[in-house]
Amino acid sequence: MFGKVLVANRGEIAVRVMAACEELGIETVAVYSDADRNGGHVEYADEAYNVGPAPASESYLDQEEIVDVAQRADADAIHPGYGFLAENAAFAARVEAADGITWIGPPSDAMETLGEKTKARTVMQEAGVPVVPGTTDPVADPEEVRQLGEEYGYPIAIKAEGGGGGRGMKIVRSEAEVEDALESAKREGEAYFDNDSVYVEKYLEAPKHIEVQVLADEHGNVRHLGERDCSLQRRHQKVIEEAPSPALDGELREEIGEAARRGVREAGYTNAGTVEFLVEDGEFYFMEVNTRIQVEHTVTEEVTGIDIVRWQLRVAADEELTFAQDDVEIEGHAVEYRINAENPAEDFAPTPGPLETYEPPSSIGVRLDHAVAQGDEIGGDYDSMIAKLIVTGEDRDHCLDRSKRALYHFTVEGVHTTIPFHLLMLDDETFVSGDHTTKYLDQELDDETLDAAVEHWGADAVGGDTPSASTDEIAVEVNGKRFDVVVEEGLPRAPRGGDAGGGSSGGSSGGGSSGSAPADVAASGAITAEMQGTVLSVAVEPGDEVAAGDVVCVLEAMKMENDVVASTGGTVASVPVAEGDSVDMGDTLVVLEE
Ligand code: MV4
Repeated sequence: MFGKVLVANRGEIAVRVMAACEELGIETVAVYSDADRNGGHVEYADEAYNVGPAPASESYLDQEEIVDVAQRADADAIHPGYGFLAENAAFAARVEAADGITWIGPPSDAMETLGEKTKARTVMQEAGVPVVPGTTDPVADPEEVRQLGEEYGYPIAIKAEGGGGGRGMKIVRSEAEVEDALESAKREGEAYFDNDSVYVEKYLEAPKHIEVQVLADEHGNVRHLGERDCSLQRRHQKVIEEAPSPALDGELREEIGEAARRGVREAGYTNAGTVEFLVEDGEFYFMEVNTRIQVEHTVTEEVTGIDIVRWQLRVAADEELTFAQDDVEIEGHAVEYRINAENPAEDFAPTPGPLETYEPPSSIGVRLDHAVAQGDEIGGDYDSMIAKLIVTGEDRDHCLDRSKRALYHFTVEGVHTTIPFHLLMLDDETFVSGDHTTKYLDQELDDETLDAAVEHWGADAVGGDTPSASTDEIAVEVNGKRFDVVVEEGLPRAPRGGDAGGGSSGGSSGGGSSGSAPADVAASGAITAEMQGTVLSVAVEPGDEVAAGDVVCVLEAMKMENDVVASTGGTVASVPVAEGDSVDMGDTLVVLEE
């Protein structure tokens, strides 16, 4: 096993990888940019190196610097996490070529093959994996595309060879759109991936996004760990992922898992990876292979009990997988909620800022992968995900009930988060039924509903029952029972400042009184009842001189005797109530004059 691993990433995934290293007795090296000097991953690592300024292109993507740091630190392997350099075949090749350093990932040539979409389709077809009807060669000519449109029927998709994540994909709904779509797919391919080569597929209107986790060692063993359902996406961004998929039955699960195994075996793939499929009308079609650990790997770990990152390290160190395919069992249900510092009511715009309050949930069925703490500054240099909340339950229903509890007790202040969105989904019929497709959010989610969710659950309302010092909410005990009381603006308030008398306290005067009714003295000099009750006794009569703090009468309310005290001194002008009277809140009990 390795002695020291450099983790070429930041945030929660860097910490996740380091946690696996720690359990294996491996020392860890962090790299960080100027923006991440106080990053959670820097703190977690045994040693850390600054690799450059905040822009990722000058730090986390600086291939030469990262390999150089690995050598200076005497690390014997590099784990790339996800994003940044994780799927960069050239970087993988550079690490493979570096003296004494192992790449913790698939072989760079398998990454290269699978990164090119028509090559990936060819490999899969050779392995007998169903692919979406389409070409396995690039197309260049509009006439050729029109012919394919005829053949498959519209709509069709023109996709960039180097594409992924929806970039460089153009949907063509009629012959007339072919020319423009072809041009723009090529342009995007060139801009994003330095590759203007494109190909054509039949476009499926409302598929489910199902992906299969695979693990392969360097001794010919390939296992699948079941599927994840990532159909709940917004503009190609995953927001909630789960395992197993509510849309697959046992038979389809087995078929798709075995297809994924055949495919990666054919590609000469090792380490962890994900085979993405579209599923529509009970049929599945290969889409692409993600040659990295993914954000949502956690839900698979939860339902299989298999530590995928630990296996990435073991497999890279030449160890053999110790479990057979039949040993992999899916138990229970897990859902991952991406907690992003974004405002759902503002089109999910990132909201950088200080994490003033950060109180994540705990207890049974709750896993949290994160690298932030209360008091941190959430910057705007990298992606907006601050935590992953992973909830498990016996089955999907149980998991969703538990999720509500966990999300409700997740208190974040200082930045907006996606928590209100998640709570909205947990009340959403389509999501709860599991019928949602990749189209669902982009088609059905409307601004008013999101506004209302943020209003209802957002900012300091999240977690709901913890009044902070800054709100006008106070806790009171009445007869030993605790009440959270909202002190509303515009209603009469207890006098503030030096006057200790008045409504709010006025000590108990013995005689069996168990409470003190706050009375309110209005400008007119009226002492009024602060609650509905019965007058037990009246202590004053017109003409009496009273001082601030004197008891003027006793009210029985909420089964307690409450002293009503004067908050200022004066002469009693009138007493409109008598012993035995019922009074409502606000009724005048005693009128004083100066
Ligand atoms: C498709 C498709 C339907 N038909 N290809 C979008 C991202 C990239 N990974 C592939 N994508 C799609 N390719 C064909 N032939 C629908 C999508 C798609 C999608 C896929 C997965 C998850 C969310 C999606 C949202 C919109 C479109």
